[in-house]
Amino acid sequence: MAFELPPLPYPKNALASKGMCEETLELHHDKHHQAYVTALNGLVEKNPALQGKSLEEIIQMSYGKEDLTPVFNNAGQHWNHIQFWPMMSPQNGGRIPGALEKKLTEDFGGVQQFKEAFKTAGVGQFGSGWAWLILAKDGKLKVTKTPNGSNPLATGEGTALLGCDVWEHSYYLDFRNRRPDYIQNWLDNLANYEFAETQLKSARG
Ligand code: MN3
Repeated sequence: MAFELPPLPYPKNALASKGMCEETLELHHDKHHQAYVTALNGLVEKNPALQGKSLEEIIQMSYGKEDLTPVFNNAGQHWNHIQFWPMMSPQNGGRIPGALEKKLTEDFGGVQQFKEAFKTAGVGQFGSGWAWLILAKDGKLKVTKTPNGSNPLATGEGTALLGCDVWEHSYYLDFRNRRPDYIQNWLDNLANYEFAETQLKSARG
């Protein structure tokens, strides 16, 4: 079975009033994400060892393997974008529910400290990549960043609760070169903290 582009969980204009315009989502979802899916399917077709494997298995098999770099990049980006769309919310973007707020305060000292750490990670990612809020193996929330198509699943650092795409295609129409403003707005108005809290609860079992 070939991999497929999942539909966006909201209309393409749903985030426009919150700093992510319809054209951004049109290009980002229909063109960029689709391109990763198409490329991945082409690579799997040519490589019997990858056939019948799940996306997660392909990411883990190809991580750090030089001859599988294109497979890793496209599989990683497919996974990252599957995470990314529901990690934003038109209704509840920016609103942090109680259990998550408590955990952020325990592990970062407060919501503002968490946001600063996340912003620093995203701004500090040289070139393309992602900033993440993860539940690390030691049970603590941590902020990390990954280059290009990599992610916390590949690195084994922990469970992704939130991930912000800091590739230029994610923000250039709305924020031009101002990545710090894009990330600040993402944290304040777009991030789906309800989703993050659900991920946290299921990761804790
Ligand atoms: Mn992207």
